[in-house]
This record gives sequence, C-alpha cells and structure tokens, in this order.
Amino acid sequence: MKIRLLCLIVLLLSSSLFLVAQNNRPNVLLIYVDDLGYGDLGSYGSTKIKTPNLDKLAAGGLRFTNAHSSSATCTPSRYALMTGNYPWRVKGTGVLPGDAALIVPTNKTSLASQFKDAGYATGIVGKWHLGLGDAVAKNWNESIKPGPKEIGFDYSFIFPATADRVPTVFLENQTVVAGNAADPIQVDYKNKVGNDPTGKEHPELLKMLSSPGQGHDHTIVNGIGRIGYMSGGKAARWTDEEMPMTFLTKAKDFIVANQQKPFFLLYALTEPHVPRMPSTMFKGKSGLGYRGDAILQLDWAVGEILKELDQLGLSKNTLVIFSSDNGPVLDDGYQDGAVTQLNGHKPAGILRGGKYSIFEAGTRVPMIVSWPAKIKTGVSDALICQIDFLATFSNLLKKPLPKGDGADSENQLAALLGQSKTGREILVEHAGTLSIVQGNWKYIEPSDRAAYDPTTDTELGNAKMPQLYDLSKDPSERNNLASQYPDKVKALAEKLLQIKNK
Ligand code: NG6
Ligand code: CA
Repeated sequence: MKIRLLCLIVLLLSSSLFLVAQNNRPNVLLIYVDDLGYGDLGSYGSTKIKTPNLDKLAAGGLRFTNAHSSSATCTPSRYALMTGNYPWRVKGTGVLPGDAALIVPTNKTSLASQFKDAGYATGIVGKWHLGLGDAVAKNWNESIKPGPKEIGFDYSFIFPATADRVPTVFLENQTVVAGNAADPIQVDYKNKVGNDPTGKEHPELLKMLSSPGQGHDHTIVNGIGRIGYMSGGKAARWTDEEMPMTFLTKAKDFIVANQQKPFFLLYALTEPHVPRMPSTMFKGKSGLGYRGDAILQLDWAVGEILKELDQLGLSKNTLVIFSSDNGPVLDDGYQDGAVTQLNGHKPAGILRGGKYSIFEAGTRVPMIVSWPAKIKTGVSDALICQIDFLATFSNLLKKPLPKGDGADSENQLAALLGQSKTGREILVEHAGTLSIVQGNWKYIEPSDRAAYDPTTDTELGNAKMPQLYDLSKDPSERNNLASQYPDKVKALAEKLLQIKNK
C-alpha cells in the first residue's frame, strides 16, 4: 500500500515537473505577414473583408491594439525582429534588392539562433528579404552561404526578397529548388540579362499591368513584370497562384517532422504584398480586388496551419504569434483593383498613413498572441514592438543574451502573455524619419523628406516643423500640438537624441 502511494506521489511530481518544463518550452509559431494593415482584419474592425480564422485566433488569445513593427517597410522590420537592434542604427538595412548579401550578423544572437541554442528545431518558410551570400555577385546555381542556416535556422524554404523582385525562385536549405545547371540563373538589377521579354518592351504579354512610373516593368515572370532582370532557371520560376499552397505544405511538413521536439517556425507569408495574384479559389472572392482576395487567402492559410497543430495535438502548448512587417498600401506597383474596388474598406482603420509612413499606420499593426496553456483571452493595449521578441524569448527560454546582443530589445514577456497591461515605456518608430512614443505622446522629428508620396498615395507624415500628437485623444494624428506644448517637444526630442546616441 505504502509503495503504491509512493509511486503515485513520484508519478504526480514528475508529471507536474514535466508540465512546468513543457510550459517553459512551448512550440513557437510566428506567422509574419507582409503589408497587412491595422484595419484589415475583422477582429480589428474590418467589415468588408471577412477573416474568420484570424478572428477565432484573436477570440481565443490576446489581441494587441498597440503593437508595432520596428519600421514602415519590410527589410528593416525583419532585421529588427531577428537582431533586436534598431535598423536605423545600421547602414544598409533599407528595402533590399533580390541580389543583396546577407545583412544579419552571423556572430551575434538572432531570434533563430536563440531558439536553436535552447534545443529547439528551427525553421523558416516564406519570405526572407534579408539578403543571401556574402556579396551581390553570387552564383545562383550552387548552394548560397551565408543565409538562414548561418543565423540559426536548421531548415529554410524561402524566396530571397519580395514577390515583385527577381529572382522569382524558391531556395530550400539555400539551394534553388529545381535549378538546372544547363539553364543557369543570372540576376542583374541594373542591366538586362538574357532574352526574356520585359514588361516595358512587351506590355501585351502581361496578365496584370504594372502601375505607371513605379518600375515593375523589368523581366516578365508568370505574366507579371518584376523589379530587376533575370535569365535562366525556367523550371525553377514560381507560379504566384501556387505560392500559398507551396508555403503551407512546407510549413506543415516542418511541423510534422518536428512534432516531438519543441520547434520554432517562422511562417512568413507574402500576402497581401504585391504582386497580388491569388490562387483560383480566392480570385474575385472578396469583391475588393486582388488585395482583398490575398487577405482571404492568408486567413485561409492561417486556418490550415492551425488545423494542422490541432490534428497533431500540439495546439495547447504552441505559442502562436500573428503579426505584420509594416502597414498597408493599396497601389504598390500594379493595377490590381486594390484602389478601384476598395469599396469603403479602411486598411489602416482609424490610423493615419500606411506603409512607408511615420504616422501610426506605418508600424502599428495587428498582433494576435495565443497559447491556450498559458494565455488568458482578452485585449491588450500594452505598447510592444517586434524588436522585443529576442529579449522576451530569451527570458522565456532562460537563455540570457550575451552582453551587447539585441541591445534595443526589451524583455516584454509579461505583456506578451497578458500578465501585465503595460509594455514599453518608450518606443522609437521608423520610416526613414524617426518618431518617439512615450505614453500618450508621440513626437515626430522634423524632416526635409516629402510629406506625400503620389505614386503610392501615402501621407508619409514628414514635416519641416516638429510634430506632437496625443495618441489617446487623437489616434489619427490630426492635431499637431507642438506649439502648445514646447516643453514636451523639447523633452521628447532630447530623449530621442539620447536613444540615437546610445
Ligand atoms: C518599393 C517598391 C514596392 C515594394 C517595396 C518593398 C518601387 C517603386 N516600389 O521600393 O513595390 O517592393 O519596395 O516592400 O520600387 S516591402 O514590404 O518588402 O518593404
Ligand atoms: Ca512588407
């Protein structure tokens, strides 16, 4: 009898220890989408676009109202996500061409290497846009290093830059998928290579016209003019309509293969970035042009990957984070109906600006966090930035960051898990120009940059005079209070300078 009791106690103790261990080592699925705006999801107020899968995730998790990417474009936001450093401190972290070299340091902790060092299986499936190899000149016909592996991803299935940039190929573990030595790939961003028709010379070959003056009229791939020239690799070139299925399949395969270990998967969807060329099942479905269709498509992909977690019994102990790399844009280079069929939809919700803008819509993005084993459902107004994921997961994994790594990243674990309502005290936002947010106040530094970009129809938020907004009363940044509160302006300008000089 006594022995039985003892066994029972040992069993109970070891299973609760196991649970503790499990709770500190959840699987982490980071779903990172491209150019989705603060107002694009049902759970963030959209009535024109239905996003049932993400709304369900939000209803069962924590929905953030003041979460940010570091920057208002892709490369710098992804750089910050990976390194925990403000990208504006480092030259060469702006939007990269498709032939750029890797910009993430391989000798510092990255979000991926941190998970890897903690014993996780690490993978990335989707958009990369952080450069590959050690130089612009590279041989696309052999394995390219350094890349995802050298910064901590065991597995990668990526495309190099953006969907509108050459080379329009996938790389699996840093080798082009379906590459062929007899049809070598060449890439050039200045001069035409090979004999492929370009959008500029042959607009009659396009299935979707590019927007005048935006430059998406170089090599045509899959009936779409791209930025940059490429030749060769005919069998390796992607079909845009298949991309969601391709990425979903690879992401599922990774999860299935690593279901016994804790894993970190960055599932970096390309939607709703241009060129929006949804798969047949979504074409025309939103009634809002291809941008709306692309959002339905990404919502579907999220639903499918979550279903996979469910079927494998992994949902409860998987921490899912959903967010976007920057704010929304309608016309980003193609005539795809985003403008003409907008139908009253507000991609940025109540916020002003969008992608490229230092106004809030540039970096304030949807962020949903779910971890059924640990996170209570609700809404959080905590100020939090994707740059914080590095220090936050360092805390969760109990792997302290080496001194100097991720210096701009803050441990916001309590906010991420909904245990604290306050997040950062201060955040610097970035869109070329910088701004600083502290509590309700936002100060935008004076800038000579243009106030408005006519090609994308974006209010960039730049002004020669200082700007000060009270975000609690004026989230749409309409009333510049700088002249009424000169002391506040001075204090925030000084604080910003201090952070810049850090
Ligand atoms: C811009 C492109 C735009 C898009 C963006 C990058 C032009 C005129 N526009 O320069 O189409 O590719 O870069 O988007 O070239 S991001 O989401 O990857 O930052
Ligand atoms: Ca983007």
